[in-house]
Amino acid sequence: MAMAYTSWSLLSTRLFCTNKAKRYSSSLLSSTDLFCANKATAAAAPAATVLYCSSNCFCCACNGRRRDLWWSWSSGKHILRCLKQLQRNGTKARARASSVRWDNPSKRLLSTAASAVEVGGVTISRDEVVKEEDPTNNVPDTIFSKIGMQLHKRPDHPLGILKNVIYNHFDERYPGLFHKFDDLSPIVSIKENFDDVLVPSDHVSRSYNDTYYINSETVLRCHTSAHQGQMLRDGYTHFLVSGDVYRRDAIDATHYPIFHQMEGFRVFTPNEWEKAGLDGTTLAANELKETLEGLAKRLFGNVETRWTDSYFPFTDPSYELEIFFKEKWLEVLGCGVTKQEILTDNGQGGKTAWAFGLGLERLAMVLFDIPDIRLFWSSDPRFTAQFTAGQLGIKFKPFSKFPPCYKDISFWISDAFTENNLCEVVRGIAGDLVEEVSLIDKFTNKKGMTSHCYRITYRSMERSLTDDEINFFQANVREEAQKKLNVILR
Ligand code: FA5
Ligand code: MG
Repeated sequence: MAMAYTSWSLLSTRLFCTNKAKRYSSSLLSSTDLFCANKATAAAAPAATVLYCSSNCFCCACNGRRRDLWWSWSSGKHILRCLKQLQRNGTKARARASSVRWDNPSKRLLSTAASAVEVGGVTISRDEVVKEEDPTNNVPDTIFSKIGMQLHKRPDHPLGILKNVIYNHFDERYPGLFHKFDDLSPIVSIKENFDDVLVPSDHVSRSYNDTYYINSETVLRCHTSAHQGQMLRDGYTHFLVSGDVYRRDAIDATHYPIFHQMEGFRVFTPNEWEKAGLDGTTLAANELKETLEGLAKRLFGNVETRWTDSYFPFTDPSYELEIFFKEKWLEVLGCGVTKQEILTDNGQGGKTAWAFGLGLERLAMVLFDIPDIRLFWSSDPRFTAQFTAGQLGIKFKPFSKFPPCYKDISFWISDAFTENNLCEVVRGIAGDLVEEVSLIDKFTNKKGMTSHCYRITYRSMERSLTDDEINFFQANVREEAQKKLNVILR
């Protein structure tokens, strides 16, 4: 029988059994939650920080010496005993108490959180990416668990289908010209992610509030533009780079902290612009719009699109393309004529170039009629089985719409409060079961204290949530918000 493994980090203050609705605290462990659910609630558990379960789990704390445990109240007690034993033995909580196993993955296809993932033949371990004790690190387990999933490399996943159609477009338009890369590591230096593409030192995207830092020098790339410099230095002048990118961001149906981009880059030589009777910048700008309009036509046929002027530190002029989707204009890509300095700094002086970065999810949502960005991560066969390699025209049929549940939280903020931090707290607790976090009320009292009220929408794509689960999430959100965000609950 197929086995699925998930890693579990034993850094827990709480042991929570929803089946008994009981909660145990233990101060011997630090940080994240250990969520001991019964089978019915296993899928609700936030990825990575938790324990997934079904029958036949084995205990990670004692390294599986006691197999065949049912995840039930007794196994919860068993875990606590093991943890105490671990501590007595001096094996501090950091001892990553590895794997939980479940034997019937076909019943519940959960996203697995491995203790190591592989990208482009390179193994990345959890310890290299998640460092709870390091103040220069802000990568949570929920993020680590998705590195290496490489949805864009699955030929029958909407993102993979779309990527291949775009590849075909370039192959037909420019036979043999564009080099394609889709497994470059998402771990890059701040030089690659920011400096190489001229992001100013005080730009907001560099902040810990916006970007996932592994340490002060290394980040999870926040755009595929992070590879421009190295590609140019390696001598590539026509390339497409696809990959997962990471951003601390708001939560709603079109934003997700990990999404996929494709970068396109084309260099022009003086020969080319002389032949065209144009200056280098005009040739690059014209050719860019032609290429992307051709691509948009191929992908969307008659869907309404519009160009808007934009700003990027690495291009001038810069544009964004928007598509009319579900009664709103949706931004799908950014592009422009590459700044001269980037070419000069990276061995391509005296030339011009265009570049674009498109959001694969945003395009795929329109093309396949996918209403919520979280669905891309679903391994529910009711989602995955609807798509076929090479077929772009298929419209997603929602399998059912489960009811949302709204919960409000109000608090007095501190100066350091940011919405992204709140979103991360909520996601760390409810995972993909949180659909939206939105500010619904805000005021400042006479003493100058500012209050925010956020509405959190919980909804599963796959099933109805129980009141117990929602209450559990919300109680934890309140507690963690207070603890981690320094806010005063109202
Ligand atoms: C960039 O990331 C630039 N690097 C793009 C670029 C490349 C411009 C080369 C010029 C030259 P931006 O932050 O706007 O730009 O993101 C590009 C696209 O990614 C957006 O148009 C959108 O389609 C998608 N995107 C951005 N944030 C998210 C998100 N949180 N979730 C899903 N898709 C997103
Ligand atoms: Mg943008």
